[in-house]
Amino acid sequence: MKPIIYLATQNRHKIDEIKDLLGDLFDFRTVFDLGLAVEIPETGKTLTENSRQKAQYIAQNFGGITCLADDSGLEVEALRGAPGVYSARYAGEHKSDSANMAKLLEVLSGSDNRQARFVTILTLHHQGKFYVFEGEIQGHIEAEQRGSNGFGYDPIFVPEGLTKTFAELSLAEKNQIAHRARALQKFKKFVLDDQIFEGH
Ligand code: ITT
Repeated sequence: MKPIIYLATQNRHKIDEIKDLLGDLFDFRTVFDLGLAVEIPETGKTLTENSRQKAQYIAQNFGGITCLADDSGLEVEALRGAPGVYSARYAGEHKSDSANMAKLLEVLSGSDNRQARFVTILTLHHQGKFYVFEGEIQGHIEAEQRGSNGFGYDPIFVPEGLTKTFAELSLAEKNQIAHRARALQKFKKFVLDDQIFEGH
């Protein structure tokens, strides 16, 4: 039987990526299955704090269940790491991907330095303990949007060594190289090596 892990995220794109990569090994369930009706709080100042906060919130509110949280952000070198932890709300509380991208392209217009990286911090809660896994990918911000796959800033992010944006890659292609996938591979290795789930 596959171990049951609840995903402490309300972002369906993240859920799709996680299930695509590790769905064969784990029985991933969601906060939608739990009937969660409010937004999971995110009030930290770092990705690590927010990731932990999300895992802790779901564990505390749902009987200490095993859960995995993801906090991610886009860090732009010329903006000294912004939008970073504020990536989802860069252009305002309404969390609009297109408004966020438009704002970033505007802010960066005329900038020669378009270097950026995506970072993911995963936090696993299991039996009262917390485990953290990080993944990142370097790349640059394009001058305009290309592609329609993925979510967030994918249409303007070109990973190092490629010419396509993340939004021009299939989900499986993105999952071979991206920040979230890298963090998930570390999570997988840890769980398999340390056998923290019985029978695994
Ligand atoms: P949850 O908190 O419910 O998990 P969220 O979308 O609010 O969902 P974050 O707080 O981690 O998630 O926000 C990260 C934002 O960074 C996200 O909304 C996107 O705008 C962007 N982002 C994160 N991962 C990304 C990816 O793989 N591709 C493109 N943009 C991404």
